[in-house]
Amino acid sequence: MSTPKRYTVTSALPYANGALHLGHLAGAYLPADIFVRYLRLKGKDVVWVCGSDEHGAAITIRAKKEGIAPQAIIDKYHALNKQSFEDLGISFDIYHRTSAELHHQTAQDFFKHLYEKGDEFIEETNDQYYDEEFNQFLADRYIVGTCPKCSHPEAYGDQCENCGSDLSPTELINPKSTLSKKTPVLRSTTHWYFKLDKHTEWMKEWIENGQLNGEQHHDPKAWKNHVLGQCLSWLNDLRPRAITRDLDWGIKVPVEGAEGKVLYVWFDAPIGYISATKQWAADNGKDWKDYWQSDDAELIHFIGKDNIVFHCIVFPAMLKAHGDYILPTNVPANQFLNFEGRKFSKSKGWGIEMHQYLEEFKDFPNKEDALRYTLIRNMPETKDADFKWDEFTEFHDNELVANLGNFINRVIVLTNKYYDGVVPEAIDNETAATALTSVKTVIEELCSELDKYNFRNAILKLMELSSIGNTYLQDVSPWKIWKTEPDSQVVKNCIHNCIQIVGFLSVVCEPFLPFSSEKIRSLLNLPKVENGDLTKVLDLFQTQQSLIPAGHQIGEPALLFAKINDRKDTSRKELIEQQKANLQAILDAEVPAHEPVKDTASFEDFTKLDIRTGTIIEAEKIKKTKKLLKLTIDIGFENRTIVSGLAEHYKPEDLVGQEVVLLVNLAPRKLKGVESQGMVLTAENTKGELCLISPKEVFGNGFVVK
Ligand code: B3M
Ligand code: ZN
Repeated sequence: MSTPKRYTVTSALPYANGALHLGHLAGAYLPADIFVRYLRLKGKDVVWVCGSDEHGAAITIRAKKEGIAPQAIIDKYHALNKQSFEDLGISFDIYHRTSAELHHQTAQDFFKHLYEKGDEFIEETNDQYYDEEFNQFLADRYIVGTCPKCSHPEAYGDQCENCGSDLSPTELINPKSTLSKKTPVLRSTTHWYFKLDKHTEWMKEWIENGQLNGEQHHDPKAWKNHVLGQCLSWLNDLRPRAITRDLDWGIKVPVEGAEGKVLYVWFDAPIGYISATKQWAADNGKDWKDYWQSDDAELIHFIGKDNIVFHCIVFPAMLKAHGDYILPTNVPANQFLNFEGRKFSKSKGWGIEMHQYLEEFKDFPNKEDALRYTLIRNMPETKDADFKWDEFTEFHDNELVANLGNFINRVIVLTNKYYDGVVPEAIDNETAATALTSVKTVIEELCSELDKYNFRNAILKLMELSSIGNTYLQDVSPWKIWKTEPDSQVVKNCIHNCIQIVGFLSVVCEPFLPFSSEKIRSLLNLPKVENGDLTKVLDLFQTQQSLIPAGHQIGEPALLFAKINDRKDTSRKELIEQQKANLQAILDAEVPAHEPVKDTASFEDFTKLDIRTGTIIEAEKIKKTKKLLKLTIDIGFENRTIVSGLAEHYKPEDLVGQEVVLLVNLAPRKLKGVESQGMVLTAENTKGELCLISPKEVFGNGFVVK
């Protein structure tokens, strides 16, 4: 484990079968962008590759749905996603495609190399589902049926999306072809299987202890817990995996007698990282092998949690089996981002796609960084996170505008006002020592968070920097002194130092907020940051020199961000309100989930239930519980104590006086030490919130519901 000379960074290759949404961006692309920009700022030799994954059933199924050729699908979505990434400042060194000839060649060579080794594959003939109407074998996603584990009726041939089980098509109950909708038949076919089980032993050593070939390869403690957890549960049961499919879309299996067969998409896709690097190297006069086949290079995969097993187990096993390649030193996979409390869903219109955001927010000042900031602040690093428009507004107005933007603006305005924009000289600069020492510490802490892939913490450090600036400016309050003493050295020192902090901010914010960095640089009348600039900043602290020398002429003031909750210009607030209204419209139009009707109840059964009206007269939270409220309900002839699971949906004080309907002859039950003497009637709305059922008319208490 020595300091690497080079970094090879990859982000999951998105299927070119649809537009990517904010959840994708926050998962595998934005974190990698921050990390890679950071490495470049430190002057490191790094290549960051990505591109479209253009094979597999994801593409052919989409093509069928849209009634066009797979090629048209991949051309459309490759271009769309590539453009959106670019527009959001995602700075891949190359965004390649797996349909490229170079990739087909690279993947076939890789397959042949393993094939010729003789002991990596098993060739096996067995029965697989075949659609007689469409005359083709049905690859995983072309078969749906009932999950044998959880009874979900629409499980796929390779996986149940309800319970997450890994399945094989023949395990499905009542399988149907998605092509003809008919029951498929079994026919025999030959496939190649990669002997994953053969790699169990070294892989355990590698994942559990970070040891490879008897040497320390990486620090296993640097891997995220949820990543290690998934790997460990897989390691106990590695089995041969089919790496070919009967399909006509994909990379031909380069073996005689394999006509009509292609490589399984998950075999060729990760090799796409290698072919992308080859293309980039060819375009830039580099040797791709330096980035994949040299121990001086460090390989890091950025992905979402659904891709962990392929990047931590299957692909490393392929690389190791090949023999010439390095293995990843870390796979900092993210968890999922939800959107306003739910999963992103294209069919339901729930969520926002990258291109859609860019279009709808086209007039929103600094829209790219406004979005990047929210996604980083709330990145799903170790657990699922939720994107909320209210939070977007809050982060934007309270942090970007009120902290970062405000500090920079004040400094630029004051420098222009007091010194015509010429940075004053600092003499006997004692204040610098204190302010700049904490700046230095915070920058170092920020770097150390980035080294650990803790992007949320890192961006808080960035905000801490501008807070230091704001506090310093406020403490000195140069505007008070300048009024009577325009030539004051105290003011000059303060402005000189603040300009330095703005300069540091322009460099350090670049990985997170590249558009703002460029704007700050232009306010300072400086060129864009360059590779190695962060190292220069850190060196300056050693030599105690100024980053921006006295005498430097800065630019004119201009706002970096424009407040959403602005009293004069309400357009941005309206835009956000519109987003929220669109979501509400979806919720309003939803029919509640259809629960099966229960067994028939007789009239006698019904009359056993004594349901009455009542009024809540007291409500309090039950300590040490999240959901439970203790209600006192007046039912006319007496008061009842009832424990109800409403705490997450109602504030106790709002419930007092509320009319309710309740079952009064339910057998009493003790819940958390409180005896509950009945049950209030509730229903769950489409948002999953529990709502009280209350009589429409004011009834008074104790009326019987029949
Ligand atoms: N295309 C799956 C996905 O988009 C797949 C990733 C390939 S990375 C080599 O989630
Ligand atoms: Zn299931």
